[in-house]
Amino acid sequence: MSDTIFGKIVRREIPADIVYETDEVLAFRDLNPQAPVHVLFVPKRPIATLNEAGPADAELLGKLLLAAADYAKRQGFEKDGYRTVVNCNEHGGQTVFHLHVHLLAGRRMTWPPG
Ligand code: DGP
Repeated sequence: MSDTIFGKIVRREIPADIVYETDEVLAFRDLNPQAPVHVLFVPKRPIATLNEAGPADAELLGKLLLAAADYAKRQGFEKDGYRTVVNCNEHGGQTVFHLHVHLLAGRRMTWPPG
């Protein structure tokens, strides 16, 4: 896959407000937040979209979600709750083609989404 802005953030080539990191996952605040807390969890090993993920990525995908939940709980959102979202391609609203989990918290979310 071609490189993206998130690859550059993972390699520390461009700045980001990094809030969480493990061996395989990096999380940083979204530049265009849609909630009081809006953090993106990205695998350091890039996968373009959920379509490209396969069985070999199952553990990594699980780690992304667990990282988002861990961070949300540490930030005190366990009881009130929060939302995790993975957008895929045009109709999903994906604009950066390095798979990522959005964590949105700090306000009541609506359903269905727009
Ligand atoms: P998506 O639409 O699901 O591909 O989400 C991409 C998100 O990435 C979008 O909410 C805005 C955010 N974003 C785009 N460019 C940058 C950037 O350079 N830095 C940060 N922190 N976030 C970015």
